[in-house]
Amino acid sequence: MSKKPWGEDGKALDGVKILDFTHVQSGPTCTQLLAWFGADVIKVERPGTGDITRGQLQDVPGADSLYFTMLNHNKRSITLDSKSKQGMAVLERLVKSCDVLVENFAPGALDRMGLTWEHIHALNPRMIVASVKGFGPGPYEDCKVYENVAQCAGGSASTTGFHDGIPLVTGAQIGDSGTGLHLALGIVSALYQRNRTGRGQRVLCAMQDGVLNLCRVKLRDQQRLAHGPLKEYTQYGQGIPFGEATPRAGNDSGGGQPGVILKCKGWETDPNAYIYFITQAPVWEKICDLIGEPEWKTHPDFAKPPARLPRLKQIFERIEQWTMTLSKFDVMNACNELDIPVGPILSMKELAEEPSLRQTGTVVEVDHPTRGKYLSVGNPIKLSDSVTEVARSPLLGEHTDEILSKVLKFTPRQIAEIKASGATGEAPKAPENAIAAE
Ligand code: CAO
Repeated sequence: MSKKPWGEDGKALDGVKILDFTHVQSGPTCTQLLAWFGADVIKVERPGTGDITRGQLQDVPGADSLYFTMLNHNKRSITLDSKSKQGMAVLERLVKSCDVLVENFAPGALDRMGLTWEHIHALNPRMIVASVKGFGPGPYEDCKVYENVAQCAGGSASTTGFHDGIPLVTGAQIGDSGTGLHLALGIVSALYQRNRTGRGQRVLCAMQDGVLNLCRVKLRDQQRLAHGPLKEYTQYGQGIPFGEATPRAGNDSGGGQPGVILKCKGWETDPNAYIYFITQAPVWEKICDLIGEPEWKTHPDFAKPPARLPRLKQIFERIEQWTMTLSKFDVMNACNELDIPVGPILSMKELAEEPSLRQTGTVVEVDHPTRGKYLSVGNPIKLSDSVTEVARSPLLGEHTDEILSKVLKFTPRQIAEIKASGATGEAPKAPENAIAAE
């Protein structure tokens, strides 16, 4: 066992080398997490443009966008044209020297490049090939997919929104970032299995599957419907009949403890002056005292949870009369003192300014050579012996030379030839020559 102090014996994934062939959000979320755990993540980007997000939603002209910088910390960038002969030769060298290839191209793109699983496995039998795709095998496997497509296909949209309104997508990027998280778990599991088997394997996370996994409780409700109405849904108390599928539940709590979003003082002008209020059964009596309805503690219509279910609308309207007299933070303080679970609706501004999140590294300030200082979300997963240090994202091709020479051990002459071929994009396209043998 290490004798070094906690947090000073390297990082969890030290020594793991990742060929990061990801772009946009889902794949980069995954490789950023692996980098934060200490993996050496080498991001391969198309010369000239790189990851398309570098130039999307740009707020500072000429600088990498926040979309890119906030998803690509702690990585190195090499530019390579995978469709050139020399570019592919360099890629194959990367395949041989890395542990994991992560990609989220459209279905078939990696095969079209020539990097089939069979070829990769022959080059490096220990390599793990991890992919995000929109759908798993089946009728939609060839489809390109973005975040909101996945939210719709995975059951989130049909269950989000109000029962009398249209389906809604959610702000949480459960399709992209959610699937990236799933993929990261698949990769570390495959690395662990490789310790025993000595061989790599394929890891596939379909965004539809990832979203459905996060909507597990809604498939639970689908099956409960066969045995009667979903009594914790507000529509039950309102006498609105249930249809064949799990309905949209508005802001109803997904659990067995009824909850809704209530107005707080200032709601007329502040769009976030609201609080999520849960009438958790064990604290019901304290809620009654707090809102000034002590007789509800013993009244047959309110004392027990089943009696309350058809009256939730009335109950929450009464609680709201009380929450509207206080700010969301005052409601939270008053409730927390009594162990009543509530959630103030925090704006992005409030989260960005929250000192405790800065202290834990969940919100970090990062400096960047072309855009200056910006805020990012740091590693939300805290390991006590593997401390995350958030480093800025790489500029396009910033580490091309370093990777060619130090990681891939090409000689100066070979590097000159690779560059002269235009494979790294730093020279005009010239007739391609084979890379000279070392
Ligand atoms: N050098 C040369 N060519 C490169 C390259 C490089 N370094 N990197 C990528 N390319 C090529 C690919 O080979 C592919 O070419 P072909 O289509 O000719 O084979 C091409 O770039 C485009 O790849 P793509 O189809 O993946 O990109 P797209 O912008 O058209 O589609 C997306 C984007 C996200 C819809 C698609 O990649 C996809 O469905 N991915 C899987 C699901 C996913 O991750 N979605 C979430 C994205 S985050 O919102």
